[in-house]
Amino acid sequence: MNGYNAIAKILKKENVEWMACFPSNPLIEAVSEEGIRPIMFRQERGGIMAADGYSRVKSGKSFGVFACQGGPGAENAYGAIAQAWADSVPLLFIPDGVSLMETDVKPAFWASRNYERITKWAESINSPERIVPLMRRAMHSLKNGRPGPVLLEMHRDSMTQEIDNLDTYSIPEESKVSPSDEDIFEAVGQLVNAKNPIIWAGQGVLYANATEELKELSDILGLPVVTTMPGKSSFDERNPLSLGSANRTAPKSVWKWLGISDTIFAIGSSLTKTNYGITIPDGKKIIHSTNNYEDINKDYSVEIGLVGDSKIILQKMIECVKSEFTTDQEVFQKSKMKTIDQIKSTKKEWLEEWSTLLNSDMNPINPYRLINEINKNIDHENSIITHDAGHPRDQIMPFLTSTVPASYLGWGKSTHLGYGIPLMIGAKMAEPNKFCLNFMGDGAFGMSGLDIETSVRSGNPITTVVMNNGTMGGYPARYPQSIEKFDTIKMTGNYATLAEGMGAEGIEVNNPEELKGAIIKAQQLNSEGTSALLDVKTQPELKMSTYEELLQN
Ligand SMILES: Cc1ncc(C[n+]2csc(CCOP(=O)(O)OP(=O)(O)O)c2C)c(N)n1
Ligand SMILES: [Mg+2]
Repeated sequence: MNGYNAIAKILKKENVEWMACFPSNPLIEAVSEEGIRPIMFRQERGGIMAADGYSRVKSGKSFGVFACQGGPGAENAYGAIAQAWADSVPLLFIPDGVSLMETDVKPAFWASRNYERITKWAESINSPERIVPLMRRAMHSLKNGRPGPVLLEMHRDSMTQEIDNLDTYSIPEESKVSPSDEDIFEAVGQLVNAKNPIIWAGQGVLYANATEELKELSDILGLPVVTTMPGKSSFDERNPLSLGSANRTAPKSVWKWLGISDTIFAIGSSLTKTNYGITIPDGKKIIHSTNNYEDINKDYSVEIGLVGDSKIILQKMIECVKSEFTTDQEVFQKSKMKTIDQIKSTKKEWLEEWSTLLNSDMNPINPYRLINEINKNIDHENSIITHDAGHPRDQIMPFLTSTVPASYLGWGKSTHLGYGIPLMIGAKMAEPNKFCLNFMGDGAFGMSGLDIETSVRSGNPITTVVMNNGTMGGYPARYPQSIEKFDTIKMTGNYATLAEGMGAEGIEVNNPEELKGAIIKAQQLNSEGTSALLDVKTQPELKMSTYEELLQN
């Protein structure tokens, strides 16, 4: 058995069922021998984005794997690994590598060195006996602590030699960490005694499978919940205590409660300040729980840090509330109802303000009407929705109601245009019976559109909604001269026809009245095994759901 066979057998032991790839790596043949299905993407970045989507939907319980060639393959993968790193997604990246004699000879691309700053762990297989211990360390890293991409570079000279220590491989398990009872008691005490506390829930809640516990803690303390963009779907947005999700756009309720709250309990969040989120205003008490100690006191000074697994921490907090704190139920229920009423009326006022755009009959179609039709015409609990970078993200995030865990994949601490199509192919691999839809612009289509063919060929029918506004909507104001003289950011294309050429069904939508039928048809087509693309003629829309002024309350 050579090194490739050994790695394939370890992946099999780790229950890996499929591997994204492009185009050449001896591991592709070796995993096939083990019954692991390779899926070839149209380029490296697509394969990694799909591995990422799979890991997200599986909440890290299984993880995506991607293999490619060295040199240009490993080089072209950079953007997608950078995205997975920014969003803390666990996946295994396993590129081929140049000969060990040449790793340090310029201009050879030494992947494990070049990826050091954007992977959690990156090593080279530099001798055949080290394959087993390196795979053990790679798997340990994937399963423990703050998630992130892990890279193992396979130098051919080690990989082609005989391996005789495979039986020494044992599967690394997740070790869960939990804070002391004293710290839990102090955190709960501060929440109980705060005047206006809220919860800030991140994707750690999804990875820890802790959505039920989050709901219970919110319920027994009457705490409103805001989710982060990657944490969207960790708290059902139909819950009366849901404020919504915080991208840099958000429902008015998010802005209002971030303004009026005095204490914020962040759970399963790195609390990273980002362009694609809302910065917590000064003067709040912050209780911060995350599985990575390095994130505590990183961007904010915190009152109490609770390092550990979100599920265990929430369970301990629930037990602590019940056993250590007595409340006058009548007083508590009254104040909880008051909070719920306030949230309800803020949301009502917000939706009224937006109703003209959400129900607009404008032609070309207004993006908010399109979003509203998607929101009204999908089966939320059996769908997985994602956005793409730019205005599509900023416009859909506040208005798409997420329900069950992973019904929405919010991504973007970095924001790689085109992520949505392959992300949904990976999501479909993880949940074949769910309707998987990505919402993107015509600019984004250019980055990954050809992977619609991958969805068709691999039997993963997904729906792509393209807002075809003929431009990159956020940019015109920056280029008045350039546009006037050279029409610089104009883009044209019939994406429905392109989709047809790849074996999907393309549907052109030119009028708002056609939207409902097209969205229903796409679901039908996907359930019959056909990928769909809605090419929707939209107009650029600059109004965003931002209420910065409310943060100052
Ligand atoms: C790889 C990469 N390059 C550049 C960007 C910057 N960027 C963000 S949005 C955007 C344009 C989006 O245009 P389009 O997809 O047509 O959406 P629209 O705003 O027109 O609705 C660009 C270039 C990015 N996110 N990713
Ligand atoms: Mg556009």
